[in-house]
Amino acid sequence: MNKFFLNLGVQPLANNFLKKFSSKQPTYNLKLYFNTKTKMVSISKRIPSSVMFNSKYPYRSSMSSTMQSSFKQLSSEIKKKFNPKLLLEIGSNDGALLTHFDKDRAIGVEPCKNLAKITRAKRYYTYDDYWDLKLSSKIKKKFSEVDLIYSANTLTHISNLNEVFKSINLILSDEGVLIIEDPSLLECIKNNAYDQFYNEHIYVFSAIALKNLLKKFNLEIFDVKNLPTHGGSLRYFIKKKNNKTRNVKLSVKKQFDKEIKNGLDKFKTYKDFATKSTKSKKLFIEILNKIKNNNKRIIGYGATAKASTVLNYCNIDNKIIDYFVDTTPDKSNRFIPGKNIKIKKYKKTLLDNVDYIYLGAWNFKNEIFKKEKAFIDNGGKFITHVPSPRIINK
Ligand code: JHZ
Repeated sequence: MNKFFLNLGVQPLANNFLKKFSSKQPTYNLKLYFNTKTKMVSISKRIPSSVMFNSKYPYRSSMSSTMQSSFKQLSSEIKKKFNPKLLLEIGSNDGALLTHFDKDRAIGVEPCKNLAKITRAKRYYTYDDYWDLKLSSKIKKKFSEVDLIYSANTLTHISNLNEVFKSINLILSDEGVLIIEDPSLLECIKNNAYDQFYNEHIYVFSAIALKNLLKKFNLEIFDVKNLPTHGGSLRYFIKKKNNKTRNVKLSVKKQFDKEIKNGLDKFKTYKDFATKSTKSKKLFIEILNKIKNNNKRIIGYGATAKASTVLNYCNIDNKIIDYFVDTTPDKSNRFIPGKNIKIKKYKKTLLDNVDYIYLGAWNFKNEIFKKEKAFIDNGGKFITHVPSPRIINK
């Protein structure tokens, strides 16, 4: 049974960066639910994939050096541990991972045509289509089986998880490995990162909920790794249950135990998270107002989908935040979804005469602090809302 625990209010689509601000853009009510039987946490409203992921999708995986090195490290690990004959990536974005593999041993699936085009230009075979049974059988016809499937920050974006895993089972060889990587629900709860919820994040997985889901498809997690990326992610290594060539590692039990100890299987945990999120909103608004009342200047850094949740939930506009800076080409000279705050193409001088920076990309804090050492050395400060709203400079 799905039980409601948090209402994050009326929200725009988190990656809908308009050229001209309009208060009449599409919105939905962002409400969070916990399923007491499956232990899955999800949002209620499902926006069609074609509305969210199309030829105008702005997010690029390769925009941060943190993610680039994470993909590089992972590719060496995959080659060393699994040495796949053929790797398939579901949600290959701009090819940030694929490019570490030989062109005849890696294929991509990326429904956002603008991104698939970038990967194709690098000469990687890329299907610009949604991951479903039709596409899986089409790929199977051409390439037969694949022995490694990788998917980061994608499967949680697809409403019909039954079809997702059926389609994976269809094409994954009996001894093949599926690796998926998504924000960890435990880290999200610990960090009070309510901004991990928005229209694209239909689900935020815990290992417990994923295990329950995989059981239906005769799949099981045989290893799991905690990663620092995206504010704390989990990388799950999954195999077919009948595949006895791999043992289930202790890391899996350890993760389940940790999640149970932190109450991820209990509704009360989510009610507490909701209470903390409401408090976080109040404090965040207070901090920003206090700064503004002292006539200081605030800008934003990293126009993330997460920031869109925060700014709309807390109702922050350009009276508080002058503008955002971001390196993504398709976000510059556009507006924060739902808010009349302009995004400018990042350049260092945009940080001149700024007193405070709201860290929209808090998950890249280390990378950004390194890059903006001069701003900090000159007395500049950052504002974050994780794990609780505060002003920081280290
Ligand atoms: P970042 C997106 O979420 C959407 P977002 C999606 N739903 C998802 O799951 C995750 O990605 C994976 C900018 N930046 O990665 C680049 C700078 O400007 O936290 C990005 O716009 N300068 C698919 O949007 C943003 O910040 C920098 O130095 O929450 C980061 O977005 C750095 C490091 C980043 O994902």
